[in-house]
Amino acid sequence: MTVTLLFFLILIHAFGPSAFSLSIHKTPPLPASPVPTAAQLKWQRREITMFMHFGINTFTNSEWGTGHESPTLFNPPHLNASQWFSAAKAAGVSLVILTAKHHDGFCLWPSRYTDHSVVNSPWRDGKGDVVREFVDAGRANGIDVGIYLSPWDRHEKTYGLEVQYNEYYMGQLHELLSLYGPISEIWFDGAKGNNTVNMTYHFPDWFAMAKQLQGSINIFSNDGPDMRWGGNEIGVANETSWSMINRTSPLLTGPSLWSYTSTGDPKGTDWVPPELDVSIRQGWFWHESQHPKSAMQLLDIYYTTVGRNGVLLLNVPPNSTGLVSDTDIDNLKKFRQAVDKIFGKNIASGSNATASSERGGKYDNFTAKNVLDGNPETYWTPEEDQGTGGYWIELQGLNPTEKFNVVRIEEAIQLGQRIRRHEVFVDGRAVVKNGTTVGNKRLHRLGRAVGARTVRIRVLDSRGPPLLSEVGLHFDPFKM
Ligand code: FUL
Ligand code: CA
Repeated sequence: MTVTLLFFLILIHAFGPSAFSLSIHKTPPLPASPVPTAAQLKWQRREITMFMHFGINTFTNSEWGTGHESPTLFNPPHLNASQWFSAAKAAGVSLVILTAKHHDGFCLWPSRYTDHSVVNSPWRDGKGDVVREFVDAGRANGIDVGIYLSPWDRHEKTYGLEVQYNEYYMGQLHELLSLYGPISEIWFDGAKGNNTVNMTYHFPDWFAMAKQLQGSINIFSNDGPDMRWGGNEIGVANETSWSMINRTSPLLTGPSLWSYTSTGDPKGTDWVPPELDVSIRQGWFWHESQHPKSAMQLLDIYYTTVGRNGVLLLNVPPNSTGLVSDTDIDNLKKFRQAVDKIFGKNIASGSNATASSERGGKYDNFTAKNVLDGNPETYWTPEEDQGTGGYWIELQGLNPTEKFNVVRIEEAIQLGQRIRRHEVFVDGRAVVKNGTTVGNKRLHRLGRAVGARTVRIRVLDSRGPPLLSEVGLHFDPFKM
């Protein structure tokens, strides 16, 4: 044997044949369009965001102000926006949206285009600016901010005059999106009362202005462009929940609208994922007589929003002293602790992941074990031409004494949302039958805790080969 040959044999022994064959890797698959923008992807991965309804209504025990309230009513003695962000931190939230103007038209900032604002309130002697204090405190706490600017305005005299009111509205939009630094989300509400005043909103112009002034902003309205309404305000996304809709679909008008937007559309041409807005209290604004939902109620909402490919927009209204109530903060903390306890431990993490096939083979970049590395960028995907038998991934060598009652599945949505139907098997027994979409995150609660040696996820139908970025098995001790 020559010395050179011996040298090669030693090398092959040390690194395996893959060390040589893998100098060229299998490429990632093509996307299943449409795909999210960078800003949408960041937003979907936030999971929980926070709403803060605050304004004249906070002082009048009202939900929809008439617009005839005196600005002198606005006088929160202890307003401290930093404290608001401690509520956000308690819930593990990275984005908070403030109602800069609600339907009553009162502006929380000194808008140049009206006198119906903080300028005519006693708060900070009329020199205050809630929006400024809010964005500054958010930035100081490392939390992103968003703005709600109600289109419906019950105070403004020009409301109902198409040109004048759109000018007014866009003047205010320009102030909010140009004077306060980076704004991550703008919320265009759909309410218009009983429509006694006919008013045409120039949505395309508003969207264009928002993108021009804030390049990476996400725009919410009932049907997009960046995120859509999830269809209810109780925190329950549809079980079948696509990130896509077709923004030119005829189903977006008329009575079928809410069913179309709550399900989404596997053939949708636009990436517009669902946002689920729900209040921690009965109302959106603070009322002395109302109480916050318990941590366990919030946990249920987490499962039915985040666990169904939605983003939760949880409203936590500051009270009339200008602070978020301690009761609300306590419940948010307990809620966050529960989520962290359940999902902080993945029973599958030490197991062996295997699959029907692995794109590029088991030494390449798309292997089954990518679903256990905690990284949303890495994923398992099968060979495209793997033949019959269907796609599946299986976790083997699990410890049967470690019980779980939640199965977590995540798609690599950066390359599109694909899975139409899936099932979950525990030691060969189906525990999830007729599962539909997965998306950014799908959480299945099993009803009872089980132990197993193997867990298999079968993908029965998908838009092209499935891409799974993460799988988890978790124990929820709270809901047995
Ligand atoms: C609705 C509004 O009418 C409510 O007052 C609240 O702001 C909610 C988030 O949106 O359309
Ligand atoms: Ca991964």
